[in-house]
Amino acid sequence: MTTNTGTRYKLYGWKLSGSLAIEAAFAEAGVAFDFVPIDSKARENLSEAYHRINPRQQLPAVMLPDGTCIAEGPAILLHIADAFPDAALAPRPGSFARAHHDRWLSFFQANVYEGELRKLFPDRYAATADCASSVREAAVSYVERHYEIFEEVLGEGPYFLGERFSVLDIYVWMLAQWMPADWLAARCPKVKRLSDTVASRPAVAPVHDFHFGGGASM
Ligand SMILES: N[C@@H](CCC(=O)N[C@@H](CS)C(=O)NCC(=O)O)C(=O)O
Repeated sequence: MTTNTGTRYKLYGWKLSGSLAIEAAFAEAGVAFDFVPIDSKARENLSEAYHRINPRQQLPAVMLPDGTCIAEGPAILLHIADAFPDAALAPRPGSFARAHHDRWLSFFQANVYEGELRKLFPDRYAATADCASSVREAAVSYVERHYEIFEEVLGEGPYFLGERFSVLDIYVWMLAQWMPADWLAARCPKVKRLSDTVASRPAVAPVHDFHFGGGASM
């Protein structure tokens, strides 16, 4: 992407990984950043060097301009929203709207993202290999149930906060791409609409196309 000046944000990520939500948030905020590719398929996230960035060895992580690092997608998204208030990517800290917003961000991270990991890596959650397929099967319905809970609380939209866009919408858009589109359309049409609306935003569309448009790999 662009040259590191030493004072810009650095995003550690990879194509189709959780770092894509952070790319979208930076794009929405109009913030230039340096992208550091960490090929998780080649297990670069397990390297000693990356351990120093994020001891949990997952993507995404962000190095702040002061040289310290943070991880966990929602924490990074909320930092971007708070650090660049002109972009209006979250309700004002301390407001009731913000409390609701952050609650659902946590809900998606704790339930949906974690459920996706159980679908993807069921062996990590099973003491013996023969249990892995039942872990995966249970995770599929667990994730679906949590989308249905969110569908119930969504209003007329198109975003969680109505007409007002936020980083929660970015997070839901990212996670929704990992669901079968036909299931989402049939069972959670409001979530599907939210996700499609986010995908078509001018700042998000190039990120969406890069990751989900079937183009070149990194
Ligand atoms: N709790 C983390 C989860 C991040 C996560 O699971 N990232 C995946 C990529 S999408 C990862 O790095 N997986 C590598 C691994 O678990 O070994 C967050 O919300 O940011």
